[in-house]
Amino acid sequence: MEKSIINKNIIIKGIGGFYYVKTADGIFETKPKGIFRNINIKPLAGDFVEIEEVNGDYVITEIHKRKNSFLRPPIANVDKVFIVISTVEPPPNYTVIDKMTAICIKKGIVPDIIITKTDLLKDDGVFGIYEKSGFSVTDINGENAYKEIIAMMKGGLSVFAGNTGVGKSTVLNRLFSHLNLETAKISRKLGRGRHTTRAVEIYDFEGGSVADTPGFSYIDTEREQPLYDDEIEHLFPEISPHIGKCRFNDCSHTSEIGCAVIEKVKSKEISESRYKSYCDIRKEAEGISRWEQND
Ligand SMILES: Nc1nc2c(ncn2[C@@H]2O[C@H](COP(=O)(O)OP(=O)(O)OP(=O)(O)O)[C@@H](O)[C@H]2O)c(=O)[nH]1
Ligand SMILES: [Mg+2]
Ligand SMILES: [Zn+2]
Repeated sequence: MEKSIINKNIIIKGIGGFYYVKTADGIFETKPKGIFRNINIKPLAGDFVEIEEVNGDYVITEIHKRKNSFLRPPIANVDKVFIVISTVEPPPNYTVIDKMTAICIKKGIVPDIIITKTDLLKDDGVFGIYEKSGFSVTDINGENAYKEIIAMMKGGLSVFAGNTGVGKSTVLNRLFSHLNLETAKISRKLGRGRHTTRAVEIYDFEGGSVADTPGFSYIDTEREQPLYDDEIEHLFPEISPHIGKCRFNDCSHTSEIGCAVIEKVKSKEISESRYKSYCDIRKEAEGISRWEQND
């Protein structure tokens, strides 16, 4: 992380219309200036901002240009993403996970995978799918897992993302015991009909910062975070090396004869589950055109 950034004011949490801004003089509760609402810009955790005092209240007057930003989870200026997947309670939702990996790669971040609850169910399938696809995968119950994760987190803002109940806050509590984040059994969560972690919050540690985020079980790649049909092949690290090797130049890798990608799926070099996600995302993308979006 560049030194200049450490001294900037940063939004560490936004909840109920208030934004908590960490500055050299402490943390301030702020509201955004009305202008941001008019131009449809919502401050995000991770935003570097300018604040001013107006009649005893603090307002955000400027949001600095973002390096990147995410809608799910809502956060800006991210350096690293950990996608947390549990083997059970809840079982992996491959469509959502693979949309998330694609969105991260589109934004220039290859996410790392953390697998939890392997003590409840040791599912080598999940591990194999992501390792084979070119991601770094850590089993949280493996030897040295926490040490390895800490080493990966150094030097920037890391984000823990994933479905509700997978154990994001639990892993962070194990890494940094002073955080004391709220965690809850999934049965309780379902009963209450909401997630345990209710807002993105950024915490500093020696050598970096980390965001705990509320879980999500759905990503809309059609409207909210569009992925266009001609870019999806580039967002799957196991598919992109085969681009240009198919019989047809404009091969969509979904049904064509002589498709190099389909060959690799048949020979099991590309995971069937990832390929299914590729086809599903591609199908969703058929409904959108770049003209409709200003992404
Ligand atoms: N057995 C087992 N339980 C785990 C593991 N990781 C998390 N849990 C449990 O799973 C439940 C959910 O964990 P949380 O940390 O609250 O999950 P979360 O991802 O932060 O959920 P949200 O905040 O709702 O998004 C808790 O009861 C944890 O104790 C694990 O590796 N093994
Ligand atoms: Mg949580
Ligand atoms: Zn093809």
